[in-house]
Amino acid sequence: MNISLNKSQFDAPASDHIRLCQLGELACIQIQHPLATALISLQGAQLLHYTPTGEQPVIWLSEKAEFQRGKAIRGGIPVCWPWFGDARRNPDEVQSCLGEGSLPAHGFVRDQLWLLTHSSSDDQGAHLQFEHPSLDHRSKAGNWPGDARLTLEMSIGNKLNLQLTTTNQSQRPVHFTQALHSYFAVSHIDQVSVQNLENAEFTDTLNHWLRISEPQALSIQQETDRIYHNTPQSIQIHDSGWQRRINVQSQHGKSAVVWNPWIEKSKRLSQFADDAYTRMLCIESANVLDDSIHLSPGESFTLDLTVFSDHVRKIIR
Ligand code: TA6
Repeated sequence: MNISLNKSQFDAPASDHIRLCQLGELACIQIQHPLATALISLQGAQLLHYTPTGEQPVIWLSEKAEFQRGKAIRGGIPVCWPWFGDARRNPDEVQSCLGEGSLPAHGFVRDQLWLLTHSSSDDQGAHLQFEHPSLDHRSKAGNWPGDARLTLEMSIGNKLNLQLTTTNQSQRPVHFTQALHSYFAVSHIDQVSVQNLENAEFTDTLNHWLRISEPQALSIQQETDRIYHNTPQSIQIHDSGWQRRINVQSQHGKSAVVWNPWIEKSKRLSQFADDAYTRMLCIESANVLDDSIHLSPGESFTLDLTVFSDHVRKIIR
């Protein structure tokens, strides 16, 4: 299925494994590679689907997702930038960079059109680069007075790798928070535990933002919305239903957000079926709160994410 995009949106030629397509109002890139299939929306440079060949889907997209211009899409890997969550709950130095415009949850780039500036494929997978074209213009609109270059590189094969790079192109320091807000697909939330966050300190946003830690592996038995600090480079989702482990690795994301809306919040969420909480779990690789990023003029920072799944015969929960 092809779509004609105007030249400015798609500067890179399609290849055998990379095609343009349309989903609702949105132009998307479809990846059909021997190692994996994927779907990415040019709006938000948002990966929507990712399934390694022969595996269950690794990334979850809401069955009720809507594909409308300017509207955030529920699921996949939304890019949260230049602030995470509620702008007014960010560190003071991040808030000092905010403009006068509206301050939507998770920043303003996930519902804006990005440019695909590179696409290629080889026997390892498909490789894409996206750039947010209007940061300078957008900042003039008052949302964010910084002048930065924002790119997202994706490699899609038997592993998924994302590299979100911010370059401060202004003459002043810039402070921001960010997250790759990954929604992972699970067999059933009751079959899942999160490993490697034992004893890690976290801020519980549902318990007065208290900072606590727990000695045991995390299983989800209620609404969960935690910001972990100083996280290890590798976190695992153990899924005994699908007898697999999803490895979520980030070298420079020193925060990790674990979120499941559970029963009551699911009923209030947009683009979200009442029972969808049983099929998904967010583990978001991030730089938030104490881990906010400060860039001097000309400096760059890359938030990286590598995801892959492996079979686990017997999972001890
Ligand atoms: O990921 C944690 C979180 O901040 C939750 O509090 C919840 O709001 C979630 O993000 C989804 O946010 P969204 O704006 O995409 O509905």
